[in-house]
Amino acid sequence: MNDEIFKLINDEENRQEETLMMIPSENYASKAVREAVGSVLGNKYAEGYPGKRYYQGNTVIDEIEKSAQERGKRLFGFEHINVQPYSGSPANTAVMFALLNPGDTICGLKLSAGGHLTHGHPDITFSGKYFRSVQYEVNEEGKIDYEALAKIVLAEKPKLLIAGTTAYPFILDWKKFREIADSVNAWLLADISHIAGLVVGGVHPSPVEFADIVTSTTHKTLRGPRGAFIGITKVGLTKDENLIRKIDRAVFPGLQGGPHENTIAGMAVAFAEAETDEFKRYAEQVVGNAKVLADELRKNGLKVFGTENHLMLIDVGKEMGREMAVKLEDVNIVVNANTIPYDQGTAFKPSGVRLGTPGLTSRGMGETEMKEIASYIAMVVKGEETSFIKTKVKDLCKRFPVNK
Ligand code: DSN
Repeated sequence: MNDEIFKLINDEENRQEETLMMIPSENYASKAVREAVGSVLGNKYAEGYPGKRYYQGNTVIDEIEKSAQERGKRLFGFEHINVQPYSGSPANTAVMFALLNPGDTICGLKLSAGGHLTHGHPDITFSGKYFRSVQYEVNEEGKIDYEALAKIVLAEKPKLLIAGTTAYPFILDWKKFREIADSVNAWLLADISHIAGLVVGGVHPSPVEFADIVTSTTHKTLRGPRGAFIGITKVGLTKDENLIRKIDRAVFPGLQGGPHENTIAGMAVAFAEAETDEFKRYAEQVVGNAKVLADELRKNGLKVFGTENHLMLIDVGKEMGREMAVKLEDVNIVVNANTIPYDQGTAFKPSGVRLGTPGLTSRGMGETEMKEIASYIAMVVKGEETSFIKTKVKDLCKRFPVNK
């Protein structure tokens, strides 16, 4: 009966093995992380927090969750961490539930400029519907216009300023965000989902000195399980000594029931992996590879936004993003269609593709491979002869097997 599902899992494993995973929010978790996630811990209910559970039988689970908390706090330098959010959107929602009332003003980066749905995307999202959302933009170069943001914040007086991105290829200036938040006494939330691995690897500045609260998923550059955490900083605790209680109560019982302790164990494993020198070298290589890739794409005549981090956007022509993403998938290069700054298309028909290097770097690829891959991408985008590329990509993938 289940043969069909396991056959499909096997098919997906082969697809991942034979394609270049260049969606910058994806990565390959280690075998140890996957073993923890697939373990018997998934059988257990543990509503509550270590030492205060609503179910019996949680002595081992308590040790696991405490270990994940200790490792996470040490890795990022938090005063407190909640490791129970099911993923990034619930983590951001919990922060809003903890700190705001319906109708309060929030301010985040527009989705079309590289923000996230949960950062106040109007009308159709919880964050855009239950709060008064004012949003900031990027300039023509694709960089956040901090002066314009400061003006918006002064005029609109948000209670929460969100500094976080999903398609932004530049370094974030946490100090500026802090100054702008302070101009109206707003909370500053740093959503580092995309860059968490770069932050702990030392190749992107950490927001911990500046933000009150830090949210992040754990499966992107951090290479952990699909989950998320909320970190509370010294700055946040100084602002409100009850912040830990507010956040913890917003996660449970405010929004969630039983925590996924199997995922939390996977997080603990990933936090330990991310503390190693090997991970630091990985993060450096992710950024180094992205720079080479972007430079080579430009040398091949493409218009590229970025990069100072792990990702970049390519302008592939008005409304051509989706078509180009499909064409690239046809030659086993997997990216996603995305808006570019000042896109002339729409969210459904964007003019760009978003791509990055976390997955390729996890496979051990380096600058030589980035040059080869850039030449293939450019050929596809420019509509040149591409029939030979799929075989070349498969050969490349064979030389760099996915870490099992
Ligand atoms: N959907 C994620 C991404 O691809 O960036 C963000 O949640």
